[in-house]
Amino acid sequence: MSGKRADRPVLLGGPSILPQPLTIVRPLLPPLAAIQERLEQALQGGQLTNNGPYVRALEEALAAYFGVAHVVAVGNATAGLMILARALASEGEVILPSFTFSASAHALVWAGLRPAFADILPGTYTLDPAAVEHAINERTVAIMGVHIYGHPCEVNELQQVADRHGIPLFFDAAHATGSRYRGRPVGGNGLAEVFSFHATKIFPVGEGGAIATDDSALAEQLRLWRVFGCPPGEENTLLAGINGKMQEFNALIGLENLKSIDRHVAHRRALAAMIRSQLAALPGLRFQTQQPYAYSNYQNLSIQVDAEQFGLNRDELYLALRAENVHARKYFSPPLHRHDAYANLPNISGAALAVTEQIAGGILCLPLYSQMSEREASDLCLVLQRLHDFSPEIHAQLMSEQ
Ligand code: T4K
Repeated sequence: MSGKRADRPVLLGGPSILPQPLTIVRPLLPPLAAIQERLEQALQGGQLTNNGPYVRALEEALAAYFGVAHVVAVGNATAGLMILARALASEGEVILPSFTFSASAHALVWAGLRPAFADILPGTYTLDPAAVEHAINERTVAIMGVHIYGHPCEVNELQQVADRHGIPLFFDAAHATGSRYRGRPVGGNGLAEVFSFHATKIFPVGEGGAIATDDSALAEQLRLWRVFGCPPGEENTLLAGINGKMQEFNALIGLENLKSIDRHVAHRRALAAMIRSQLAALPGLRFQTQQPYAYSNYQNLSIQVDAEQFGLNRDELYLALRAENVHARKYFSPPLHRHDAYANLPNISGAALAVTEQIAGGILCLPLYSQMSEREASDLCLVLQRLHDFSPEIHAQLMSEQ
């Protein structure tokens, strides 16, 4: 036994450093006073959904923010990805990373398309353009990049591949509201980009999302797909659309959030920089590479855990952090090609997704949210330092519990 009791990790009988849990994310929402008047108007007027004034205002405000011609608000990013994929093709394969949230691939399946997983880059964990090139075949109808944790993909390189093969490129930008690629807001890349405004995202409205595009014809199609395929004021439907609408309450929160998003991104980037520098000396923890072209919103702050150097493997560290009141998450492990839902997809081999396998095996996302204080960020670093210092004993303790 080493160290005084007060210095020992919780798993070894010590007290937690943290006065209250550090959750993976925490939505930062506007105070009631900021939206009360408009909320009352909605409640009194009775228009709660169906392309109401707040949804239309949010679409306009987001189009200006993203610097695009059109924004189509949706009930969530999954619905947005579904209708975008369906508008682009009704059969064939879409190339995407396996290292992403399940909804990225599920949306394709619901649109009648087949996910084809390609490997990621070892530094940024985004789609590897060379792997995409390799994966393209006669069935490929589109490429979908994912701006993972808010770090934009290698957009230009992916676009070159897409152009060479004459297929559309679009992005799952669920994580990337407020991120920038080469100085421009994410939103205008590829044919379209799909955002999530879920409660756990940096721009939380509850359930919500949006599709951004400069393509007027596509935007018009998406508006149809979003509302049962029914043009406004008509009873006849032109296509078998879904109900993908956003509600007025959510749009109202979004309108208010938009005023502070850039401030929140800046705060998260400052916290992430602080955490990265405080942990720089700890062996066995590697951070997502931040490319010079990227301005990440730090939707998530991830670490790669090298078991040998840190002294604990990812799963052990996850458990030890839980005991300390730190709610880290294994986003996105297992990768999608290891999910039961995709077990029957042919042509998926671990060897072809070697980087994905390796990254997913060591990944852990740490708590980071817009209202996190510097004190909380420092405490998080102290906890990680302590877990490393006591790693041999923690490892032995966890092995004995198995
Ligand atoms: N593409 C990508 C790459 C995505 O990551 C996602 C969603 C999508 C597409 C689809 O977007 P949406 O269709 O959802 O718009 C979350 C979210 O449900 C999901 O939106 C997100 N990605 C995924 C990565 O994570 P969970 O299961 O991790 O959330 P949960 O309930 O465990 O909550 C996490 C933490 O957040 C907890 O500490 C509590 C806190 N929380 C959560 C909720 C729901 C709150 O404080 N308030 C809340 O209302 O899924």
